Order: sequence, then structure tokens, then C-alpha cells
Amino acid sequence: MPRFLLLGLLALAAVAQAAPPTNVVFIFADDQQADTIAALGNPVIKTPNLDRLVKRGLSFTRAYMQGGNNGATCVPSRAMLMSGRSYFRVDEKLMRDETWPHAFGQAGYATFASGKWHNGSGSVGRSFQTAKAMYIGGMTNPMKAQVCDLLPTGKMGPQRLSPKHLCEEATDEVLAFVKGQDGTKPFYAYLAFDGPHDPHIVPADFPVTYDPAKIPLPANFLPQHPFNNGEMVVRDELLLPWPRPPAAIQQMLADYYRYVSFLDQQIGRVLDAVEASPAAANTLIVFTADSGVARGSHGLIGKQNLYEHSIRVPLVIAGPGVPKDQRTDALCYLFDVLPTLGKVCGVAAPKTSEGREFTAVFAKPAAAHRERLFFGYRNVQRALSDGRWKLIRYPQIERTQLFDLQADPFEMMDLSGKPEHADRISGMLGRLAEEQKAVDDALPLVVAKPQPADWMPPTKKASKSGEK
Ligand SMILES: [Ca+2]
Repeated sequence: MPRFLLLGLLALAAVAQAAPPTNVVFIFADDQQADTIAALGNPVIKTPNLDRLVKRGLSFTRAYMQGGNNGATCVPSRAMLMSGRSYFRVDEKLMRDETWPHAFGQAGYATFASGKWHNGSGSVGRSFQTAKAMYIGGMTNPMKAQVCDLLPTGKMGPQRLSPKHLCEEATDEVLAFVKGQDGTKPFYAYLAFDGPHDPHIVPADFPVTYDPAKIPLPANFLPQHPFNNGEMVVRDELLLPWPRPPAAIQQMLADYYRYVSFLDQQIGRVLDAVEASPAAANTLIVFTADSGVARGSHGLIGKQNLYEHSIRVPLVIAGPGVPKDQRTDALCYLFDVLPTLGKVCGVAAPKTSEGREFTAVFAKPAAAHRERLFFGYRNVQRALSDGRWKLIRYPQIERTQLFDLQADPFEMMDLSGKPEHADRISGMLGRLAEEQKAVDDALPLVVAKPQPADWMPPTKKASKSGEK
């Protein structure tokens, strides 16, 4: 037998024996709180399709985004996700390091993206082979979004008005990509919604609505944050006046939940399409978000803080090798997710990725992942959590909060003044400084001249700063 024929037959035999490669469909929401999924315990919201995904997969109750360096926390969060780099080292424009989607492409995957991109138009083509209906900017009316496609040159093409709600249009494009796969290559599809970020606009005929009067205020609602956290008048905080009007919070939650339900409908279309495709058995589906957000909790509206409602994110993973209808409270960062998918899919990590893969949690949901998590927001907030004890430090005002998340998941009882916790606080501050040192975070935890912690709302409308 000629040698080339023999080699060809051997190669065919190897293909026939190997398990089919694993595809990925990655769905990414914008500012979606971790507790906005009905199946995970929210008694008000309607999310039948996320509930389906929860039943099919593993839900993470302690997945977090690590921080932000301005009001637009979308930007570092997405850069961390794509690159696997931590907040303190990530290049927000994604022009310096190789990204994980690029690594999937290098490993033979067909890679595709649609929807929101917030890391500069130059980096889409560094990450994905194909991209359609990409929205490059920060905040928009999703019914009037300017989108563009990636050209074969690797640059973004001209902008055009999205014919539908941005999230629906982006979903259409992902469905077309998934349906167009012929099985010759595994695929990696990324669908990034521009919601439920405000403004909370969905098509007028979307049938799911919520009665604001029936939406409970957050358990940790306050009319005003009790002290100056260093970011009191950023854009998001100016969405509602002080003291925060309870009825306005309820209306905001009603609109926000409606948006989540609209996204849930899009997610249902994706689940249906994958389930109906030849790739159904070998596709991982991931749902997560770039951050949470406050909706009246602690007197805050935005995500420019390190409370759980703002940094904890929903994370559900379903597919081959992942247990069904299970929960895990393993601690992880968002930037651990793509290293995990890389491990499952046999994709080698980019050299600069720092995330740690957590496939051990798939095998055993009770397994631990990270021992502790470290968070930062600008030069005004740092935090450390081991899952139970959480310390937030506000260096500029010489203030520390300590919460027992087990007894007080809503962070309502600051224990920092209790003498019995003095050793714990000094220990945690020491570990916080160690975490800072490891990533060259030079922010002093103690400043020479602290500012007053007291804060009064601005009397006239403050100038808007930051966005997204
Ligand atoms: Ca966001």
C-alpha cells in the first residue's frame, strides 16, 4: 500500500475514534445582577430559558468580576474576560496580549462574535475571525444602535443602523452562524448583549411586564449611602435623586426585570437552535455578565462599588462534562472562565493569561477553587473575600467594613467596630496588602490626610462624569 494512503487511513481511523471536539456558545449580559434568575431563587422575575439552562448545567453562586478603574466597568471586565488577565494588568484595548478567542482560532476553531464590544474597534479582529452586528460604543438606545461587521482586512466596516433591537439582531447573527456550521471545524460563538444595562428599552410589543408595586425593594435598600465611598456622583448614581425614592427604585426594577426577560427570550432562541443542531451533544453553553449593579441597595444605583450586588455575576455553564442541575459555591473570577473552556476544549492558554481553570469543580461541585478573591475600584476602594468574611477598605476616608456573608449576605451589618473582630481585620488587611503587592497595585491602604467620610447629595445637578 502506498505510504500516503496508509497515513491517510491512519488519520481517518484517529478521527473516527476521537470524541468530537467541543463547541462553545458564550452568552454575555451587561450589568445583570447574579440574583436575576428565577430558578436560582428570585421569586419575581420570569426567566424560563435561563431556568432551562440552570437545569441543564452547573450554576456558580460566587463568580465575580474583579474591579474597574472608572465608571465604565464594562471595559476592564470585558478585557479581563477576553484576555484572562487580572484587573491590575489588563490592557483595556486588548491590543497588547493575545486573547482567548484568538487562541481558539489558532487551535482550529471557527470563531464568531456579535453584539456589544467595548474595547475599541481595533481589537475585534485580533480576537475573532468573523464578527457581525458589533456595537463598539458604550451606552446607547438599543433600538437605535449603530452596528458594524468585521471586514476580511481585520478592520471594522462602516456603521449602519441595526434593523432590530441590538440584542435581537446580535442573536439573529449568532443563530445564522451556528446554523451555518457544517461540522468540519469546531466553533466558538460569542453573543454579547447590550442589556439589561440602562436605558431599559425593549420592543414595545414584548409581552412580559412587571407591576412595580409588586416588586419588593432590595433587602439592603437605603435612601442614601451612609458615607462617601469615593464615587458618589458618577453617571449611574445620577440616574435617580437622593433620597432614593422607593417607588422610583421599584419602577427601575420593573423595567430592568422586563429587559432581563427580553434577553431571556433571546437566550431561548439560542438554546433552541443549538438543541436542534448536529452540535447539540458537544456544545458548551455559558451564560454570564460583565458585572452586577445596584438598584437601590446601600443607597446606590450603579456598579462603581465593591458590594456583592455589583461585583458578583451570574454564571451558568452547561454541556458535555458539566453536571446537570447542580450549584457550586466555589470562588472564581470571570477571567477564570475562558481558561476553563480552554482546558475542556484542548486550547492552549495565551502566554499572558492569568486565570485559573476550574474544571475540577465540574467533576466535584463541592470542590473549592480560589481560596480568596481580591477586588479594586479606582483608587478609592479595595476588598478581600474568602467567601464568608469580606473586608472593604476605603483608604481615602480611612474606613473599613467587615461583613459576615454567611450570616449577612446583603452586607447590612458592618462588624468592623466590634472588638472581637480586630484580629480578623488586621489579618485581612495584611492579606489584602499581599494581594496588592503580587500585582504591583501601589495604592496605599492608609493615607496621610484622610478626607471626611460624611457626604451630602449635590444640591443642583452635578456634572456627569464617567459612563457605562
Ligand atoms: Ca457593564
